[in-house]
Amino acid sequence: MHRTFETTTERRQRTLDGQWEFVTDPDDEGREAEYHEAFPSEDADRIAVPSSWNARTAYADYVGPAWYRRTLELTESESLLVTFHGVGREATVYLDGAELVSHEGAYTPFDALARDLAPGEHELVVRADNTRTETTVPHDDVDWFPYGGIHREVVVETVPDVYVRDLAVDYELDGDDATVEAEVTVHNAGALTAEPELAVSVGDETAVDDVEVDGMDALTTTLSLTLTDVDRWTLDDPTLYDVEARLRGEQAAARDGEVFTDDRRDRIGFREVAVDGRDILLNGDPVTIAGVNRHEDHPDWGAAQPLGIQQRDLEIVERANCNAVRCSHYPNHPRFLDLCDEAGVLVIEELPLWQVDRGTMTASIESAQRTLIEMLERDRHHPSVFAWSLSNECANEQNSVVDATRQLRGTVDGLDGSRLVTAASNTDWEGEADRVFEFCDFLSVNAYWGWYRDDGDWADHLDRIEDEYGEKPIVVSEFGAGAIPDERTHESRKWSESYQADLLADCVDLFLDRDSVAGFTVWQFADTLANPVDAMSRPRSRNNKGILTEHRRPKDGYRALAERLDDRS
Ligand code: ADA
Repeated sequence: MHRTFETTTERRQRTLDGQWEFVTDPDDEGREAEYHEAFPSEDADRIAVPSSWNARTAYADYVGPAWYRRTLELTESESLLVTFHGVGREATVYLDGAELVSHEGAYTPFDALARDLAPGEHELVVRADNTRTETTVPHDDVDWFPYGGIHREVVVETVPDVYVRDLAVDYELDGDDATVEAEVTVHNAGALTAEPELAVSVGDETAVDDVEVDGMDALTTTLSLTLTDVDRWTLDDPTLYDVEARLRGEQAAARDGEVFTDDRRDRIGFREVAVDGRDILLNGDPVTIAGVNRHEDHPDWGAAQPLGIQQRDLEIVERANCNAVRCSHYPNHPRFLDLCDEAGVLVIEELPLWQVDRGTMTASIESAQRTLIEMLERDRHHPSVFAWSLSNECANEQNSVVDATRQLRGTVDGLDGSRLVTAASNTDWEGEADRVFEFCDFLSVNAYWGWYRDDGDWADHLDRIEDEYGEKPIVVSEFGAGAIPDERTHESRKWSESYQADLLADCVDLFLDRDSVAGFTVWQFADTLANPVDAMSRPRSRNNKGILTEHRRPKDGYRALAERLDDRS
């Protein structure tokens, strides 16, 4: 399943995991040939869903459109809510030959309701396309591989005509007491007005209301609850509370007037994050962020990682004495965030606006806004996510980038006031300041002193930022060095594990000794497949700055980081 817990008890819920028929479409003929009505099954391969097609040797380098097909058998008439949790990168879904929904963006979910499907066999066809261009989000020149395919779960839920469409829980803490506001959207897909009872539970408390929803309409209502003596979500004791919105009502007479029920469940954790001077506070106390940057990438799985890999990765993070992950550079699988909630690991989640400059920022802002909203709505309940990162290394000196960031910050403020906002900058502060930091609660700073540049160092870099922007906490969001696995040298030369280990240990000491630095995230967790356009500057076609190999074998840098953090704790 796509989460670590059940998101409904009332709906019949299935994943469409398994083998789908699959054809690539390098000449982009499928639409004209109407594959959605006449799928070329006779030429089709079989592929796993979820998976990245590039993780299969036969499709390792394939970039372009590809088509998927499978059938679904219903024994009785049902209305189905079909959710795709992630398709790389663009998708159009057809049900029984007609377009059901389309979506852009590889890392956020989309859904559609297919109402009153007749008993019998139904056909789902999906056109997925992993082509990236100058203006897509992410664009074609980013430093990670353009994995294609239905790489996250497809979940099908049987829903009644009147069902819980959305649940957004917010809270205010006053000492150990919490005032909770639950905003619930009820959709009535039927023709007649419905008057169900709506109950919202948080932990052991429940609030109930009668709602009236016109036919073919939706209603959003807010229920309030008060909880006393709540256990806060902390890194040592990450307490989670179940939340549930439940509907109960009578079907319209045309549907026999029988009682229907529906529910939607999630989890929250009570915690407060804030900044105070140069500190990041969790529940009022300063917290030092010690983490890694992690891509969703694995040689055997591509971007589609099974639960076991996600669990193991998090275990490896924690065994390095780290308490944080920067989900570089895009919304991660929601189940990975569940695991972080459960483990008490902090998360910075990022919008995939990576090294965007003037022209392209203007063209990309609409998709960026859409993805940002989808990310905020999907992940608003994860206590582990303490910060949204709006971008990475964009041209922050340019007006269009500054304007776009102002808009993105406005969007966050409109939807979520419970987290910090940041953006990662690679401004070198030699001459100009970073104009995007104005919109940030803390400063995420990327630099590669001792790797790409040897004409300066971290101490001077941080001095310059403190001079210009001393009042906000700094998180060093990227630093590191490439290390070819098993390359060990007496002289600690670049590309060796020894060099990487020394650099990381020195940097960690320097950061931990500095009052202005609230934490760091090492670049990067494991070696990742590079964008093919960068192959010549990336030995083994990989970004080798991982402290683990791509198969998660620890390099010397991993041990150096773990030991240094242990010594300093
Ligand atoms: C940048 C970028 C990362 C990665 C890194 C590197 O800072 O944000 O995605 O590309 O450089 O390895 O060079």
